[in-house]
Amino acid sequence: MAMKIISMAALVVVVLASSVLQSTYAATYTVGDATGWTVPNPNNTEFYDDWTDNKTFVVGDVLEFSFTTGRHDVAEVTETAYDNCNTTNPIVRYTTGPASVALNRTGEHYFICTFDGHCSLGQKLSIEVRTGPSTAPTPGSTPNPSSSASALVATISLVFMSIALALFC
Ligand SMILES: *[C@@H]1O[C@H](CO)[C@@H](O)[C@H](O)[C@H]1NC(C)=O
Ligand SMILES: *[C@@H]1O[C@H](CO)[C@@H](O)[C@H](O)[C@H]1NC(C)=O
Ligand SMILES: *[C@@H]1O[C@H](CO)[C@@H](O)[C@H](O)[C@H]1NC(C)=O
Ligand SMILES: *[C@@H]1O[C@H](CO)[C@@H](O)[C@H](O)[C@H]1NC(C)=O
Ligand SMILES: [Cu+2]
Repeated sequence: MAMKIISMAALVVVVLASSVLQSTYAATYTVGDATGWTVPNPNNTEFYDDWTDNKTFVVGDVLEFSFTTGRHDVAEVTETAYDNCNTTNPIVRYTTGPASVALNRTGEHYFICTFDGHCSLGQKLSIEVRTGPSTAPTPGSTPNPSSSASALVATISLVFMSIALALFC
C-alpha cells in the first residue's frame, strides 16, 4: 500500500517535472538571425528558405521577427496566399516590431510581409512545426536541451524508485 503511494507520488513528480522542463526549454529563434525580417538582398532571394535549413521547429518554440515598425510587418497566411504573395485577408497580422510569434500548433506555417512587393522579393518564410524535442540549435537560436531535460527526468524517477525499493523491499 505504502509502496503504491510512493510510486504514485514519484509518477506525479516526474510528470510535473517533464512538463515544466518542456515549457522552460522551448527555443526562441530570431528569424534571419542578424539580418532580421526584411527584404533579402536581390542576389539571395532564397535567404529565408536557407535560414530554415537544418532547423527543427516544435510546438512551444517562438519566432521573433525583428523589423522596424512601419517598414515591414508579419502576416501569417494560407499556403495559397504564401505561394501567390496574396496579402488580402491574412490569418493574423503583426504590425509592431519586433513581433514574437508562438508556434502553438503542429503543421506548416506561412509568413509573409504585406508591404508592397516585399513578399515577391523574398520576404516570406514557411516552416513545419512538429511535436517532440527540437534539434540542431544553430547560432541565433537559444539551444533546446531537451535531451538533458529527459535525462534529468529519468534521474528523478530513478531516485524515487530507489527510495521506494530501499524502504519497502
Ligand atoms: C550580394 O551582393 C552584395 C552587394 O550588393 C554582396 O555584398 C554580397 O556578397 C553578395 N552575396 C552573394 C551571395 O553573392
Ligand atoms: C545542413 O546540414 C548539412 C548536412 O549536415 C550540411 O551539409 C549543410 O551545410 C547544412 N546547412 C546549413 C545551412 O547549415
Ligand atoms: C487573394 O485572396 C483573396 C481571398 O483571401 C481572393 O479573394 C483573391 O482573389 C486573391 N487574389 C489573387 C490575386 O489571387
Ligand atoms: C496560439 O497563438 C496565437 C497567437 O500567437 C493565439 O492567438 C492563440 O490563442 C494561441 N492558441 C492556443 C491554442 O494557445
Ligand atoms: Cu517587408
